[in-house]
Amino acid sequence: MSQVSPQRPRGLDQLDRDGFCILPDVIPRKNITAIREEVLAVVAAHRTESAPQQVGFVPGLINHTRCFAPYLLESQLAVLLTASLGAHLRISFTSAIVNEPGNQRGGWHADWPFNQTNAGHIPAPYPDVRMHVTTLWMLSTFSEKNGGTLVVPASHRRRSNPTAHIDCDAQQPLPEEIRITGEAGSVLVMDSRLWHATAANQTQNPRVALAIRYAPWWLNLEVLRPDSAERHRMCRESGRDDNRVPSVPNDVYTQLPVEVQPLFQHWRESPR
Ligand SMILES: O=C(O)CCC(=O)C(=O)O
Repeated sequence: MSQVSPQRPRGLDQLDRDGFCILPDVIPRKNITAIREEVLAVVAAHRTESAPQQVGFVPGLINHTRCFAPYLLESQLAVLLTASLGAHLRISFTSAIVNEPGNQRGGWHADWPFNQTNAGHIPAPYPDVRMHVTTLWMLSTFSEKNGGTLVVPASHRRRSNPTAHIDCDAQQPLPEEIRITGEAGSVLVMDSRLWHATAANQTQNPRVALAIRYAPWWLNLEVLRPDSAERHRMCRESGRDDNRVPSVPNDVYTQLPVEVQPLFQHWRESPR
């Protein structure tokens, strides 16, 4: 077994260099099937109309199920996230993403707040600072055929991405792209600036994933809150829309494991 230095969390070197890394066994194998089935049931009941065809998408997943909550601060993940974003972590998004058989390849993009089409975005050219981390949780094994995410290694160091008007066709394959594969229970950790794209699922089975995003305490998330005054103003003034992340009702909050509650405290419905 390879030695991991206590000073350098597992995956941090690769996250710095390539903009992503994969942490294995974040969800214990014995629990994966039950969590996948629960997430599929939530997606069947609550999927949004606005997602691309053959993609089952549910934002604010934590309001529908807490089945994944015990792992949100799994030890290797917590150490890596804290080294990346500092103390007092927050969760910004909890979404289910099911790429169903026959879904289309998606466009190259970087995630919020680097996606230049959102009302809330950090304008390109943006600085070389890690400000947000996207994690994709593999509830199915990600394979070459079933839609393992496409990424462009080291693209997090570029100062823009294909959601801006740059010299790159977001719909076309890129020579340097690679596909992420991994066992169910693994988590792909990406700097949110990394260029990535949905891949087509060419199998007969759904590829089931969670997109959980983590933010530092100092990143303003208010544009994501559906009814915030700041969101209304930013959308109106920019003429753009943004992702909607529903607030967490108090009864949902109290059902969370105590150690996980601080990750959602900023998003509680009731006054803090
Ligand atoms: O589902 C995937 O593989 C990619 C999802 C994605 O691009 C995103 O959540 O921003």
